[in-house]
Amino acid sequence: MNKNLPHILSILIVLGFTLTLSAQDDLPTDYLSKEFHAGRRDALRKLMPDNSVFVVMAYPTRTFSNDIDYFYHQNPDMYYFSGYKEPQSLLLIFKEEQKGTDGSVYKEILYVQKKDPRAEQWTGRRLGTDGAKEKLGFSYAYNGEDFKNTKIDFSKFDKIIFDEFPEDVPNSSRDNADLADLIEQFKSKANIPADYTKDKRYDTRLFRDLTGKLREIKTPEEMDLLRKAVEISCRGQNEVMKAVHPGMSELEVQGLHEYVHKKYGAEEVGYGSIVGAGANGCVLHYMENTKTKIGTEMLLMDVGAEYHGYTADVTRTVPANGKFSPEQKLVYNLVYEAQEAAFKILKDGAKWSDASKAARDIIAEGLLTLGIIKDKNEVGTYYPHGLSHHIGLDVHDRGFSQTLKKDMVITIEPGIYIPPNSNCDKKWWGIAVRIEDDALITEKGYELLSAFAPRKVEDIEKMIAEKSALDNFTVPKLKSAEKKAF
Ligand SMILES: [Mn+2]
Repeated sequence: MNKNLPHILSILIVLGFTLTLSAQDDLPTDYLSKEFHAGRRDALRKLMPDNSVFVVMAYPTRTFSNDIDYFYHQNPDMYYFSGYKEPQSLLLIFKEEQKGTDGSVYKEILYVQKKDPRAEQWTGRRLGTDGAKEKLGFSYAYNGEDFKNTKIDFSKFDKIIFDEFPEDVPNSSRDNADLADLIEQFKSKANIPADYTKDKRYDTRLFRDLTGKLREIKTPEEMDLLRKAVEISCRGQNEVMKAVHPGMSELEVQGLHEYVHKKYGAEEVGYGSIVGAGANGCVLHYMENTKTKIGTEMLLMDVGAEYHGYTADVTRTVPANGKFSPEQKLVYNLVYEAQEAAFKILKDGAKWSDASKAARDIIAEGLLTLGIIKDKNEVGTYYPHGLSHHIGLDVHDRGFSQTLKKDMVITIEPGIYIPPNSNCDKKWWGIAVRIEDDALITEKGYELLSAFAPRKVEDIEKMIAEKSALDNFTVPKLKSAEKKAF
């Protein structure tokens, strides 16, 4: 990074140069369409109560280091209802058509980041108001700074529906229309009291309810992307299985997964990749991935590709040396049976908790039989998490229905984790197994979207025995790592 560049840039601008970033070529062609996002706004409007307004705020930016931000991830609700991926933005959706003082008629308004060639040279292209109209299909799009002067009269609405305000929103003194300003202006225009949760007119619960109702049921357009995210994640698991050996590090395995994701065009991971060898697998959200040699223990890999916003959530647990030990196999098959039992419950109309119970019962019974627990009530010691959650734009996606419905996509992820020094025979110590698959609920049952990656012991061993293009991939030893004598 060159800190002198802004100065050079200002000189260029003063000299009359104009910097314009041309449109990009060779972009993916399968993004969600503007018709999809407009359709979601219409679906929301149908659920909104009469005379209400629905307000969506972008996520704040976050500092990674000094003047460098973390890669920006849009608030999934903003993306779902608009397709807009940039920060410092605000979306208003009205139940009924509104009439502006200038005679305009509108039912939604998007406030976006202003076009700014100088900022775009540093932090990337901006869509601007023209882009929001042309690419996202908004009839009314304004720069964030215009929100301050809007004539919208919030006092006339019976309900103002918005999500809880994000915390620690950065407020830049150089930007008078960043998210912090938009939120402040919204609070003041809508007269939102400090204790708004006590006033039913200001409804954050309804925001969650309505977005949950919509987002828990996937549309065909969303399924195209989600299917792709899940298949890509499985392909990543498979390539890792072919390449893995006990001398590899956790970081190297993580890199392989993520390389395969990116090779297929998945921009991100939907959550920090979890790659834990042996007892590290017992840490449920282990993300350090710092063990330098996997060794002959089991390797738990919970890694999900995010493709155009939609994230998979797939876990495979494999022996790095290619063969399950007898103890590893017993624990693994118990988790496998629990998963199978849960799958059998899945279908439109089934009770979600029945699937959880079926899996938990199998694990409790099995741990008792293996002598790892003395009483079924101790099952939570080794299976401390739930079975299942929605996936979609969030890895733990929105949705509150206790009944499974057609076109929901959920994970089924039982696990058994036996940390060292557990109160059982030490031959079990350090074994951690989770198998996690992604299932689309159908009318009569389910479709296993993650069937591309093997789950059975013998199929995994077969996959690990396969050759990998990476078997011959080496990099030179680092000069800087040579030991120096002082
Ligand atoms: Mn999960």
